[in-house]
Amino acid sequence: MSGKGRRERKYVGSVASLSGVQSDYVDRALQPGDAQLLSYDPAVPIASPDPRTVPDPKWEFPRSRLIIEQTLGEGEFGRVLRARALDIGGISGCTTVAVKTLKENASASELTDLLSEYQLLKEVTHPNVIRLLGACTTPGAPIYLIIEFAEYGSLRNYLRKSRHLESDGQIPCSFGSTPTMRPDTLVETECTTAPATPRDILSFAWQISKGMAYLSDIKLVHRDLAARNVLVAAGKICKISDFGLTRDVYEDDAYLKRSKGRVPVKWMALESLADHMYTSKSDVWSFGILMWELVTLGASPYPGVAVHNLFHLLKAGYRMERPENCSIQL
Ligand code: ACK
Repeated sequence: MSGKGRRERKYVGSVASLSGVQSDYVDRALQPGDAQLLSYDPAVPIASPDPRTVPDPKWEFPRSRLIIEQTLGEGEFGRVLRARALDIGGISGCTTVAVKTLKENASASELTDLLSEYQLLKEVTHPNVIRLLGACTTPGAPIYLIIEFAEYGSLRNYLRKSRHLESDGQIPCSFGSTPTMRPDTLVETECTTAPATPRDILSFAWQISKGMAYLSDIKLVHRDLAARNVLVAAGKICKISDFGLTRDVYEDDAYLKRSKGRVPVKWMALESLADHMYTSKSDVWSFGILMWELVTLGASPYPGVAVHNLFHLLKAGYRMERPENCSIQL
């Protein structure tokens, strides 16, 4: 599928939980000792050299060999561009790549997250984890992380498109009975995604679990696992992405978040919500929510539940029901 196709597609939903318009992230209240965020303008070079932005010769890629083509989308924390890179990642000639950068008016914490993502991506190598190809970090211009291009875009959008194909009668994507969420409220301007079959859905779950097992083996806690942060590459290969919140937990297997930030409440485990405690086990909780997203073809979790009520509901034992189209076995 062309990047153009993906950029132009549009979802119009009348069901709030399916609209995808509301943010999945909620501001965590300021804690005592939290630093006030500084405003960061990516066009303005950072005054004192930040040791994290000293170019790493192993990964630094000349800006002159990168041609930015278009914006693929804007996530919660940044902007993703499609580009062509000349002679990158051991491939001679032009390669289509994705470039992660900051939005204008990005905060200092967003810069920190991007640089931390850069450091972590240098360390990871797995077929189900997005691959870093290079970076442009020379001062005086925006920081670019160059990563492999995933032709089907985010898993969440891919699933939502499949829902649309299903409603067209092109594919029976339910696990044994009638789907719970009908996709009739979704309208697209373009539809070029190959549909996801039930076998694909299981394969996605399996691939994501392999990528996450790898991350846990190398002591990384992702902290933001969700369908929006998994990419689908050629051959329907899932790639875990968006490592901005990921942390190394080599010392004690847990990461205690102290600073202010936006958090994906509906994907978070009880201990993360209550005590800001993140471990591979809290990633497993997020994986469970992601499984629910897979089976519902990209619905928003806990439909109808306000985020500020979620903690108390979960603490009282409330859990999402099995989606109707999900077999007991699954
Ligand atoms: O579903 P999408 O088209 O796929 O919309 C989002 C958008 O950028 C904002 O995150 C797309 N995107 C992010 N990373 C990549 C990548 N490596 N390859 C292709 N598309 C990407 C994502």
